[in-house]
Amino acid sequence: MEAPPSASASHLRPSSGLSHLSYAHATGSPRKLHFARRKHRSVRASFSYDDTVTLLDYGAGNVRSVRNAIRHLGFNIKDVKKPEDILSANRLVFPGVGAFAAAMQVLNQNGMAEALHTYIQKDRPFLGICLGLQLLFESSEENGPVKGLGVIPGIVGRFNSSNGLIVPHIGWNAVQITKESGILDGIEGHHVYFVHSYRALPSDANKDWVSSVCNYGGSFISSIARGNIQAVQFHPEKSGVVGLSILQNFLKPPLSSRRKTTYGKASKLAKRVIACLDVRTNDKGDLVVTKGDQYDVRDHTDQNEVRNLGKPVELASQYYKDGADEVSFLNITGFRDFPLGDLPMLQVLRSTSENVFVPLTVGGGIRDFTDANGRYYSSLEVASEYFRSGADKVSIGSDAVFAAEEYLRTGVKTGKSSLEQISQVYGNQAVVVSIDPRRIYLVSPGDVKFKTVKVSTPGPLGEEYAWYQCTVNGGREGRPIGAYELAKAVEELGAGEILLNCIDCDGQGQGFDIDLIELVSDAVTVPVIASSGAGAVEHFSEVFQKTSASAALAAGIFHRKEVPIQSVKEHLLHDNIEVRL
Ligand code: 1PR
Repeated sequence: MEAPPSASASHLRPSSGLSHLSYAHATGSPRKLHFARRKHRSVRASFSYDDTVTLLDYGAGNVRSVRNAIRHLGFNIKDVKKPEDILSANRLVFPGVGAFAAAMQVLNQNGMAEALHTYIQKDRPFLGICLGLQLLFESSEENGPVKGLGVIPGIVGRFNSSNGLIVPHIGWNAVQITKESGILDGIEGHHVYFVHSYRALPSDANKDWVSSVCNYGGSFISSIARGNIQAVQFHPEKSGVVGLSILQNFLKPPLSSRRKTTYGKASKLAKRVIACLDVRTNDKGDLVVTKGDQYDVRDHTDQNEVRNLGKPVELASQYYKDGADEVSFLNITGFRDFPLGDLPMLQVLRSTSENVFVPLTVGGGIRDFTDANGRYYSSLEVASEYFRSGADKVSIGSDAVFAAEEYLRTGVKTGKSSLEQISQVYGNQAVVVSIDPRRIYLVSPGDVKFKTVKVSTPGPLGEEYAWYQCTVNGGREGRPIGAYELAKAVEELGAGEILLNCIDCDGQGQGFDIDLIELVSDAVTVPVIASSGAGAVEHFSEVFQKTSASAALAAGIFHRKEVPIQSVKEHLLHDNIEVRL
């Protein structure tokens, strides 16, 4: 395994390379920037830098996170409404979202493509993000070939998953800086957040443009820079303190640079540590973070109250500051209440996304729904509201089980399930399927038609085998489908990631169910998030050493402050497992 960028504990603190942006500020503390004195060295041509940033949001998806990050850094946003707004911009941020073809179609139709060309040719300050980088190339293979803006030589192609590479490339990876670009000053060795299935490759023809590359199944372009034109494949708005410093470097370039960029070594994709907040309304009507034992969230006292472990927004902010790579909210009563009627939950999401700059996932209740007045809401509308409120990914539980059962029964993809519709519109990287399986022991593997495992620890009657039965409605109802079959089916239907819980292990603190995680993570090529049962730092190392899980999620140990997130990361680092620090 390749050594992480640095194995020293001092790297648990923010690097001095980020000192021009105070750590306190970037982690969400008071909105005051502290700039360190730097020796003067102009890095780019001078333009007037007022506090207004022009944002090109062509309406194909959610750019709320980019807006939040820009505002958090103290800037105002002017939206592009017509091509002239591009031409008159002082600096332009272009956070491409959605699919390549759809984006090019909109840009061509409304004259924005031409205006972008002119703006870029004049070398005006430009920052493209994710698809905003890809669109600069000649063409893309995404639903294509489709012609791009043609500014940079090269074709955008899909990561090759035929050799087992997990696609999408989701998570934190470090970039290798190949030339000075100004905005990447000081980030070498730090991880930034990627989420994409397509990428551009470095070549002789585009080498003048490439400012950094990243390693995932080979080298791909992670950023470009030429004059005042910058673009990044990763998401600075979701890359924590490091990402905010990159945005800040673009929005207000430092007048001087304290040290020369060093050219960092590429690393491998970091294993993610995710903090999960199970949220529901308690008996007093307050929205609280709760935590169950094997999905039972009530205290077994006379009052039989829902366990209250804190306030969702406060806890999420705390976990962000503590170094969580992602935060997940699961609205655990969403299956019976209509989530769009749950306005406090949407407000939680909005408030959290203003100060938490790592990916946010929200799940619970994503399905078609007809309210008491007969008004019909599609699952796509529910998901869209979650995205608009600040979610980067949505997680589907019960409804994905029904969709998978139907698909396995008929062999037909109808395109009508919530999973298919949401991934079609927002991309599969934005859709997580949350699986809630229960272990059922068997004497013989032939006892059921589902995929079984030989268990590491025999069952209560000495059974040596088990299958994992999927459940719906928060574990209340078992369904005739196994976790293995479900995972494979939902991958085909468009899931970009699998959140793999285990009812038996939930809240037990005895470690993850390695048998289950191995079974599922070997069955699919999308990332698997191992969940349920973490009780000690060693459990995180175990799950990454014994399975190909991409991330590990925990709840109880973080809520009860038994194990800090930083201790988990330090332990993983000590065991030579790549992590973001
Ligand atoms: O079915 O689409 O409405 O989604 C409901 C979502 O709510 C699903 O993702 C489901 O997992 C979740 N959910 C429903 N009921 C409960 C419950 O606990 N009663 N929570 C529930 C599931 C499991 C994990 C938990 C880990 C880690 N919680 O997310 O956070 O097990 O816990 P630990 O580290 O303390 O062991 P739909």
